Amino acid sequence: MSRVFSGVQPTGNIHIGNYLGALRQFVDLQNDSECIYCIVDMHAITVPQDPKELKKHILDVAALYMAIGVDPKKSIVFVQSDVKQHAELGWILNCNTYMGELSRMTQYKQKKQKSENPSVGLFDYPVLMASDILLYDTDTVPVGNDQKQHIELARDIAIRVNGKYGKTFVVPDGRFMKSGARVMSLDDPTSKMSKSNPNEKSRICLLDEPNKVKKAIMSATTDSEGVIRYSVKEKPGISNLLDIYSAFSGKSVAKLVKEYEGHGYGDFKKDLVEVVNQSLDPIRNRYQEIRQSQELVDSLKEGAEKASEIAEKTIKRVKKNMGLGL
Ligand code: ATP
Ligand code: LTN
Repeated sequence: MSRVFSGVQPTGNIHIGNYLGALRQFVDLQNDSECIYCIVDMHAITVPQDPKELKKHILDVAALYMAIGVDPKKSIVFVQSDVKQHAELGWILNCNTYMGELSRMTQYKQKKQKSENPSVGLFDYPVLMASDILLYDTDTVPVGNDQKQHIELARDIAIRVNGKYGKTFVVPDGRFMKSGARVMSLDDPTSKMSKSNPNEKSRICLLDEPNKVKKAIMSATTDSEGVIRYSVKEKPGISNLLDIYSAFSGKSVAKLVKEYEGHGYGDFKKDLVEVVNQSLDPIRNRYQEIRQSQELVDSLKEGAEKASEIAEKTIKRVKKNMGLGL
């Protein structure tokens, strides 16, 4: 059976970009793969975090995983820092990664600009991500498009280590959605929807109240042409909304364009509000109950034990191949 691994940072509200680009795939993959899903708290601390908030967000994201349909009986779900082998392999991979490679990472370049005094961890972020993936002999990594470069680096590191020390790692592949792989901001459709945008109306979070969803969609930036057609270059706003509509409804963009021929943006947006709220309803309903349950904490502990077992086997193999330890 093929092995799937992915992670989400416990930083604030998960939005529909995270959902359509990554999380949604987690659920489908559970039935025919061995899936491991992680809450990557050590990635979160590459930028400053408030300890109380971080602790809360770890459980928030875990509960969201389960509310969208990740089943801890089928998949391993755990918190990254509970499995110490991630940091251990991280160091070993650091010694097999070049400064030049990390300097070229676009996410680092962008995040560095936002930070007054960027940490070494921010620079090293992609190596820790490669450790997450390679630690579990992962075949497939379901993520949003923005992670392509990081996946490519994980592959390069795996190939490099295998070349130097003999077959040590499985070389992973990214898995990207056809629709929803890159959801753009509602206020500025030329930049990706992001947790860190200060304008709340730029995103729709999975737990937003129906009315908030409505307000965000109705005020989304479009253009003055008033015709519903798809062109990311000429009409990024309406094209983004078409992508979101298509991802949630399963209808193709071409079909939607036909359906809305002769209609204005207002009609289209109103229907989109319905479609999004209908999809988010079951998630919102399940979330609260799961978030309060002891079962949530228990399944994370169990997940960490299972993950550690797999991780330890990999570490032993890596150390043996590299001549580390006694
Ligand atoms: P942000 O930039 O919003 O702060 P992030 O990329 O740091 O978020 P993570 O929680 O680490 O957020 O990402 C979880 C998953 O969501 C990743 O697989 C990422 O590729 C995906 N993702 C994030 N933003 C988008 C987006 N706008 N469209 C599609 N997928 C996205
Ligand atoms: N960098 C990822 C989060 C992440 C991840 C991983 C995703 C950390 N480790 C391992 C897949 C596999 C992001 O989405 N921002």
